Amino acid sequence: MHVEEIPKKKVEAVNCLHFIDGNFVSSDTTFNNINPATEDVLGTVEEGGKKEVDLAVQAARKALNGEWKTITTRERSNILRRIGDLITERIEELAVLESLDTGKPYEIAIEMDIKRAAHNFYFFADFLTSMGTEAYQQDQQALHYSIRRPVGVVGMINPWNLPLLLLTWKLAPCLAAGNTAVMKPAEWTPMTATVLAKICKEAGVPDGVVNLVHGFGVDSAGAAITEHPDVDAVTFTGETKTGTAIMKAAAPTLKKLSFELGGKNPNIIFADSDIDEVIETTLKSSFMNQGEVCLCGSRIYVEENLFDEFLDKFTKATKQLKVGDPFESGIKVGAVVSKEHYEKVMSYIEIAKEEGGEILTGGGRPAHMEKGYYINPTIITGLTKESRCIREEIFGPVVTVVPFKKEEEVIQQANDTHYGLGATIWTNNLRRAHRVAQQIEAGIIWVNTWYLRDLRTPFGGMKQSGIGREGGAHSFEFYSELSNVTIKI
Ligand code: NAD
Ligand code: 6OD
Repeated sequence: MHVEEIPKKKVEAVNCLHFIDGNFVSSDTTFNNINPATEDVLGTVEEGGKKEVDLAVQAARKALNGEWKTITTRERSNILRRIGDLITERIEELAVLESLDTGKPYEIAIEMDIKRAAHNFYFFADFLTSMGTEAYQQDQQALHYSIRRPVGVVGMINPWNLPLLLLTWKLAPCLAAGNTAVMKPAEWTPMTATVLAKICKEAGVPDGVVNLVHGFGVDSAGAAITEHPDVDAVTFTGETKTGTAIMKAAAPTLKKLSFELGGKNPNIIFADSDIDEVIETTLKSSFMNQGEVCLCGSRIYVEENLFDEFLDKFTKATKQLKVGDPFESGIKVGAVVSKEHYEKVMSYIEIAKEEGGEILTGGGRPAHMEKGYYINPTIITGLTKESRCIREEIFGPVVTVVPFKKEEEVIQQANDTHYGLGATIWTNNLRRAHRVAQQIEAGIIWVNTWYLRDLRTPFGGMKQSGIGREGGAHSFEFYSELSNVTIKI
């Protein structure tokens, strides 16, 4: 199966314009959008900066006090639901665009990205109608209650790995809470955000409520959003070091910040676990989306007496994964997002070799792909805990596997990182599952599964993996301000 063979999937790449105050507009300069799977130019992207961000913020500020402020909760919920419906109607088109931009398999784009993007809107459309606040009676003296209102103009700075999923994970609660938005997609993946802007207009979002500015981060559109004095809050998903820069830039105007940052997540496998289930899920937690998921379990720790069997089965299963053209059926690993990222991931494989690591499979390009940024799924053993490949986020299809003897030892190793995003624990021992989960320093901990999501749960990282939580009421806490009213009786 190739994309051209499926009539519904005959989709043209889009040239990406900004969307400001309800209109698509251009800039003085553009940059090329490259397809990482073919290295071809997909189209152009307008390069926004201070000027475009300023116009977008002005539009968002004006819209905050317009029609958007007076519509009822029910109407707002209906608009969110319509956005979800329109995403669902265009699921194949959006999945093609996401796949062209990122290099990920089309089938993953449908299942992982676009279905979830629609669900983000359905979820917050429902959630919104059940949000309440607090009230307290203080003896016969006073009654206290709180009012929830929007934070204001929210800047959204996004990464490239799950472009529409993560953008809508921010936009849906932002709109649900009555805010207005200035979105900036990652420069490498601008297409689905552009279609989303169109969809918002079609769904009845008033002009100026949702704005989109394309561009780069440093000294560009991203920095302009974080520095803008009239942006009230910034929600950022991306690298930890970018989070540091954003925090500094946002300090002079004391913006409310939400950070979802990098991870180097442990996948801890005890010998009493079900090995077939472990292999099936570990293949996904290692290589799904080319390993470009912040929650991927890139540090695998296996109890000593299961180590050889695990390595043997895991290596065999990894070699079976189909790597190649994202639009071919059954492809599990596509291209990584860009040349720059390809070189970064490859450089870590070289570092692993220099550090004495043994490459059990992968370690280079698939021979059958002449062009495109493809990397075979790679398993490395024999590294020490000081290795850069064990300590630093690679964010590609590369995992390390290390044996352990004791529970205390693996907990210590799992926590020996400045990251604290996710972790997976494999065991059939109930007490151990709870005991280990309580000691792992991570915001999201799975036992005998991976990436099973319920959007009501708190999602976010500890340590340098983030600040704040997203999901259900947690998202509302970020996207709204509470004012307390005290009435003396
Ligand atoms: P990145 O930090 O390089 O870029 C993210 C966004 O920030 C882009 O839109 C970029 O243009 C912008 N940006 C860069 N520098 C900026 C600056 N100085 N000021 C303002 N904006 C700036 O991250 P990336 O490479 O796009 O994404 C990969 C990273 O994201 C990985 O570290 C991954 O773990 C992390 N991530 C985390 C989560 C999570 O939920 N915790 C989810 C997805 C990705
Ligand atoms: O599933 C989610 O809600 C979420 N925020 C996933 C993030 C994945 C990181 O790459």
